[in-house]
Amino acid sequence: APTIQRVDYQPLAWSVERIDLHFRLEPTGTIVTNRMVCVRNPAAAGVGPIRLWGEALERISLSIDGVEPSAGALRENGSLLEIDVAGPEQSVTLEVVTRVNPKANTTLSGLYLSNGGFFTQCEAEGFRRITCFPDRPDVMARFTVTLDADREACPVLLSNGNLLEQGDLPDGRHYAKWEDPFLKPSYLFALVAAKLVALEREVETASGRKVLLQVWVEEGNLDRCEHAMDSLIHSMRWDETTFGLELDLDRFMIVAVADFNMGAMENKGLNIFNTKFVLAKPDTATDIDYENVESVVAHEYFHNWTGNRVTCRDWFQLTLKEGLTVFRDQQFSADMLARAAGPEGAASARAVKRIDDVRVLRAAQFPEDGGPMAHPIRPDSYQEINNFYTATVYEKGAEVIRMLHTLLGPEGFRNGMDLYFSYHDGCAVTCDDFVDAMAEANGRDLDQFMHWYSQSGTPRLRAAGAWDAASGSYTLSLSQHTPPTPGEAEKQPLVIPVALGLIGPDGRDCALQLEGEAQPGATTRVLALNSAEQHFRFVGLAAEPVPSLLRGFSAPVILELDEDDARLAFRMAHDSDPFNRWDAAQRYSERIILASAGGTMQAVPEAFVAAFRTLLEDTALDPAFRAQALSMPAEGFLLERMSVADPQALRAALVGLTRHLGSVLAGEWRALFAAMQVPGEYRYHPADAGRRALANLALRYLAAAGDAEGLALAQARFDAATNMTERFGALAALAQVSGAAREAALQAFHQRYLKDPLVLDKWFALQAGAWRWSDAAEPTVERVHALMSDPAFSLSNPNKVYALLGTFFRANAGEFHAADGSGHVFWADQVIALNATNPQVASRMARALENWRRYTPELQASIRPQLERVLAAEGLSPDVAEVVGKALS
Ligand code: B3K
Ligand code: ZN
Repeated sequence: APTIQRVDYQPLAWSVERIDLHFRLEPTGTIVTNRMVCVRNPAAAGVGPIRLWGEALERISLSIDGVEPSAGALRENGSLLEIDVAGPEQSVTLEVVTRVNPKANTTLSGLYLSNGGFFTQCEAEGFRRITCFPDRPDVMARFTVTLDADREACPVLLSNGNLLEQGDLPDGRHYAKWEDPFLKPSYLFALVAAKLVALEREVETASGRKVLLQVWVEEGNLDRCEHAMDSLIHSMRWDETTFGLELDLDRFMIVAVADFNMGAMENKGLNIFNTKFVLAKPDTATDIDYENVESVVAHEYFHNWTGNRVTCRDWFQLTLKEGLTVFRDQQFSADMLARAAGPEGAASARAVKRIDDVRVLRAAQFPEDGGPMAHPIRPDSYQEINNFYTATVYEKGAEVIRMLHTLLGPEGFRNGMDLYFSYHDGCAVTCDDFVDAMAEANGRDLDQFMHWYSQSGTPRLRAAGAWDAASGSYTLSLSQHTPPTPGEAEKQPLVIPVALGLIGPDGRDCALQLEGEAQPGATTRVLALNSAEQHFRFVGLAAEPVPSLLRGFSAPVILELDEDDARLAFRMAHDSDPFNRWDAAQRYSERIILASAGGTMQAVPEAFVAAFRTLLEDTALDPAFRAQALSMPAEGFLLERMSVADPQALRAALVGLTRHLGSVLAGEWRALFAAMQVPGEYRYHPADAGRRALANLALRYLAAAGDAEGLALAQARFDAATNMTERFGALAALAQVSGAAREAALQAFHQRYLKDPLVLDKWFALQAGAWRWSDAAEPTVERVHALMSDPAFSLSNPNKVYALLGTFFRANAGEFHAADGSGHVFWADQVIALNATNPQVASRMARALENWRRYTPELQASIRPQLERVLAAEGLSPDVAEVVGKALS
């Protein structure tokens, strides 16, 4: 596939002012009649042909102002259609009629069927699979849409905006006509025609406008919508109070669909969601599911301003909407957690959320940034845009926005947002436009900051301290360096906000006073490192302090600081910044795991166990925080930290350490489990969720150690559980021990939820993610293979693929990379199979091996032929070709 370059951006000669769509919906032959008013684009001086894109369409007719263009005036090249307009007219009406086959559309991009209903997904380039259109985000048009469908099969007909009219038609059909009052790019178009019911609420916006909120689901799921609705209302309130942004439509709809490539989609006024991020009730959803529903609902809702009202000029600017919206949803979730925790627990609650987000960043984004797909948050080129909905664009993009927030402060950031909307509302803009607004509103020069948008790779922040007892001063030397990434040998110094504190020997933070300052100030402050190396001299100190750097993870970097075990244990016990307290525990564990994986450590040091025990028993710490602090670092992150990635050795080390902590602290874990019981009926509340998380963690440590009492507790809990968090937590523990109890529990769970696809996804994922805790356990690849024949499994349902194959390929390195290479052969088989039906899903699975060059020579030798086999596969999609091609290049 050709490579698209960011620098090649050109406005189109013709854009579209209005589009009137008519759909006669039929499963195998839907007729789409598209009438659009095309106008010359002043930004391009109007010179050039009308350019439209169309894909997988059968064109029935095309006319301009009622006349079919002559053969010479129409050129087709792949999916691009160019039409010359000979005359001087400024505006023409183009009508194009196409036929599409939703039933045959297994890509889930464009118009497709799910359980008999019609659904669409247009971002990034799905609209061209529905009709011919200048399918780029910088073409913003006013849409009217008429749906005509069988009344029985599709009683509900939805599209963006407001319902203008609806009524019956002959032959058992009916219609609905919708109009979206706002200009929008084609990627935000949506329609739904299906048999659904809605949970409805009428609420008032801050300015007193009445709006109708709906959550549409299949009838049997109506009892699982309450939480999504509450989340939507909370999101509305939060955006009103935090950013002064109100819902701009009279109605806002969320629709749940079981077949969906990603999490959800922010179509204007008609968000379409993967059922996974809508449906929740205590018997089927875990606390984490509840949390995810809340944050995805918020994310999509927030896009209404950051993405829809102001959109992206081109797809290279994707992080303009995604990084910003992820940052907004992270802040929202943190605020919600803090509110639930009350003033006492707010800081810890926020830290728990921050830890969650940083875990994802380290486990998914850092490896991406160190591999062949590394790209800046604003990429310079792509072959297939769908491959760039990445952890870098989303999560690192959010970190970049967070750094702006840190550097400018909440007020400065809000002023920048206000200015951004005042300049660009209703427009398709660039990342520069956003940062310019931030700079202007704050009277700041952010030119150097823009390197965060143009450079890839995870920067290393090196820190060293020097204590001078005579003057009572401590000099902190900070330096930065970003390793080269594909296509970027040289890196410029970045602006890195370093939030830091200095901890005195008594464990208390020192008041910070830099040399030259009149008096000591706060105990945490932010230094902005903006050159390769800088020195900061703190004065007025009574004794040598212990630095606590990058508090709250103030920048997406890898901190390199020499700290001995004693110092890590000290910070584990005393760092006033809860994030860094957690991080100290992670660093200490990492050190032990990597030493043991590298064969340089035989036994777990007593001091580590003691520090770990202290956290375990510290009842002053909130349970959710303790659950984080007592969890091992993510395997994906640890692999990245090995000079030669050896998944088997790493797994053995993780198993060894977990088992050791389970057995030497068995009594403590049991006591903790008992102390963490949540009485009464289930409610989703962060405080309860924290207790359940810690109880579940205790069971898993006990099961890892094969502790008979612990296993009995897990069995009892499994049998008596009244909610999914407890039931599944117990099952996860039981599943760690091979044998009859494991199989019986898995069987019982399967039986109980036979008719519940989302719960079965958990069941698949649990088995695909299984570690081998004993040599007697079967290789996971065999179980995964067998589960593909389970009647509930389907390669055409992305959730099933992600649960079973995705978990195995992307979250179970120790088993996936079995020495006999069986996992790699299986991977290639599945990527090739998926490629034929759903390239986006195939590409996601393909990415599991992109970092293969970091593995041991033996593993590389096993992986390479499989990568080559995929690359040579017939009919390889651009999606998979880009991933595998870059991996091999
Ligand atoms: N904007 C969509 C993602 C679309 C992915 C297209 N391959 C969901 C989101 O980020 O909110
Ligand atoms: Zn998004």
